[in-house]
Amino acid sequence: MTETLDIASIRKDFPILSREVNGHPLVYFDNGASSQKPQQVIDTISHYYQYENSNIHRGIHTLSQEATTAYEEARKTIQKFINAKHDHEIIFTKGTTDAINLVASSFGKKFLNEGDEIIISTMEHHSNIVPWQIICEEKGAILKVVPINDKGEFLVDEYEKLLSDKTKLVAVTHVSNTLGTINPVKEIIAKAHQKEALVLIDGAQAVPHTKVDVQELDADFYAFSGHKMFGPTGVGILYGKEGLLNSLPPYQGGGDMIKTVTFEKTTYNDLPHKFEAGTPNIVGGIALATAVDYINEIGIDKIETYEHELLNYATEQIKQIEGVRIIGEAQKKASVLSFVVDGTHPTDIGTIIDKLGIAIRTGHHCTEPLMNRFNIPGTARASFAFYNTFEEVDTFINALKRAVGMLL
Ligand code: C6P
Repeated sequence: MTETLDIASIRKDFPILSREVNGHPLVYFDNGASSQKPQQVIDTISHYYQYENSNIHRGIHTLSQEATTAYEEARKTIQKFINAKHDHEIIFTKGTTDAINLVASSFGKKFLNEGDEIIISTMEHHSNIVPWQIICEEKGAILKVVPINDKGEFLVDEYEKLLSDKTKLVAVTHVSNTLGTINPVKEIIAKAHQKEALVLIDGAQAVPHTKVDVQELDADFYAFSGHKMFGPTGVGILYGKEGLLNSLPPYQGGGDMIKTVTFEKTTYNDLPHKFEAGTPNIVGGIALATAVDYINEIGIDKIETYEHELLNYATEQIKQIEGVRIIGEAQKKASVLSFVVDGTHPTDIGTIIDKLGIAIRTGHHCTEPLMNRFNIPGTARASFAFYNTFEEVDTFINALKRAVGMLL
């Protein structure tokens, strides 16, 4: 075990980690749902409201200009973080869900015709299923689904069979929120491009845990959420290649996304503003950049290595408990450990260990079709972040043993 990070000092940056829950020190293993925020992010939010608050892109007064500069600087920070070519390829959204809906609606309206095909995979979050179902229904297009194997791995061979000249877009998750599977997205993208299909990657569970380089991946669109990467809720990112974003119609109409408006004709603003109608989550964007700075300071490579060790340790430990069955045993996994205990319900496990201060998620994790694939109603899911410790894993395993003992 190589402790690559000074976890004790990192944990001091996250005030919530020192609280107690139900009389026990909090063990927060629900990072897949939402991560905790370092003091630096909390301070950015409070500083903004205390000293800079005003609307952006609208005022000539000093506060508005300062807020505009901070927001646009944040965009650049995020651009560098995922290595986008241009800052105007970074569209601020409400989150991953909003970003995917933007592409489904805007791309679908202009480019999707009857009989065209969209490909997704069995392990998609509802956010990367339902928007495509909506637009396919509207346009008479067909949704195809790539199967997975029993370990929870994307079947590239089956994917190749589904790709055809009718494929217009492939939408696949980078990392599965339920299984932890890391998908071979670079290969998936290259194969789609051979058929001249576009690719959207749902990066909600990837960006907080692994280095993402959108140019290296050659992704056409890449979506992620601020709140899962130590930033605020209500803000997220859609990355899109400049030429593609320029070719898409606006998603929503309103202030900021226009150049000129008359009752006869409206012309639209340039990127990125064309896709950012109305007053955005200004402080959210600025604080998301603080979260990115925080990740950069620690180092995403170190984060990945450490979390991998944590996941391996937790996996070995949980396998010692009789009756526990891991759901998702892909060769390449990020820090998600989903499991069921036959003869018990995940909710009961989650409820019992919550009494011991441990936060995990239970249920279908917004991946109902995936649950159907495994023929289970749901799982219990521990999802780790770099501020979690090996001692916390021990606490969780002991609590789990107790819960299983009570339930079986
Ligand atoms: N998954 C989980 O507990 P939003 O809600 O827009 O920030 O993210 C949606 C989303 C999209 N794709 C993936 C792969 C996700 O994991 C999520 C959010 C959370 O797993 C909440 S359901």
